[in-house]
Amino acid sequence: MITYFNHLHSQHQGKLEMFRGELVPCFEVPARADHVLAELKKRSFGAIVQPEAFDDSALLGVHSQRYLDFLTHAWDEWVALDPANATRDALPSVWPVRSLRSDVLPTNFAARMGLFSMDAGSPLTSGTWVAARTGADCALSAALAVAGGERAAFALTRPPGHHAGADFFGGYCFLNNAALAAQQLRTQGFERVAILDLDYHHGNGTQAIFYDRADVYFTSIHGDPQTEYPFYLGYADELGAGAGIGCNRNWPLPRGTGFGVWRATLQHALSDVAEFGAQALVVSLGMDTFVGDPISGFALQTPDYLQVGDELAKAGLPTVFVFEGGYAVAEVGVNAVNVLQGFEQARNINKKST
Ligand code: OKP
Ligand code: ZN
Repeated sequence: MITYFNHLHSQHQGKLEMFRGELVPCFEVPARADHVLAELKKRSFGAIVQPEAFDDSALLGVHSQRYLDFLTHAWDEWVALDPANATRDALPSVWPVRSLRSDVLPTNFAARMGLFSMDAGSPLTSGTWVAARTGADCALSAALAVAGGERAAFALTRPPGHHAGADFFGGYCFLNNAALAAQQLRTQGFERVAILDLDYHHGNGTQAIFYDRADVYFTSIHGDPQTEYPFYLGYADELGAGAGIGCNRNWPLPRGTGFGVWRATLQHALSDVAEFGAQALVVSLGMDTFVGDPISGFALQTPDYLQVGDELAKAGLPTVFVFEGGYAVAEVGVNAVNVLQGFEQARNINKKST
């Protein structure tokens, strides 16, 4: 399987995130992607290449112009407020919740940080834009490769993407890589595309982007939002809107869920993907379902991920894998590559038997 690696990912290196009333070191660190890269190389998993550079217009199928304009200049604006800001990251602290206006774009920088974000856990740094932008290129390149006939491709990038909406960042995410991949598959001629989000956290951004569309099916298995981030989306009664009714399906599971129940849920989700008639699949590959994850609550173990790959291969669809979360840094490489290896092995067995 070909991997598009974001060689600029470490440009995004947040220092601190707000957690329970104090600033704590970021969980979403560059070493995460480096461990996955090292494991791919160790197993000689296939070509590892830099992404093609796509024009900003490729982002507009998913994100709003005013959000992209904001992200492009945010760091410079932050430093312009005070040169000393160059030594610290930007975090939002005020948001336009119900009854406040989000149609007006304030000139005040802090006000726009809040307008374009959903939490105070996602620091914006000097290199956030270049890292996120190159990550988008990875997702778009992987989708293009699959559209060009590759059975599967892997976008290995950080920061992650699935919490980012059309016009907001949050949950460590800035550009929605999985949504960009899905939209690119649509543009390249796949009529019906499914997104399967396996990250521990509900992919609220991805769901919202496609919620009223009938051409992109979104389904997600995640920690119950009653207790788990992002709290305000990801419930089982969210089935889509308008033309998209029936094209959204959530599978919230309680903390402590182990591989037996998780795998049975995956099989349900994949049978719905088949019923939808998907012609291509995007997998939001979050590895924070791992038992050792420091901020998550499922109990999957390292060998289980080979089985996950096997299940995904059985769907028989051209597949784009997009790296999302996974914060057990020492194990994230082995776990992620286990999924990809399980996928490849199942595929080779199928080839032999036909
Ligand atoms: C991003 B992705 C931990 C609080 C949780 C947000 C979690 C974002 C997860 N201190 N903060 O879905 O893996
Ligand atoms: Zn997550």
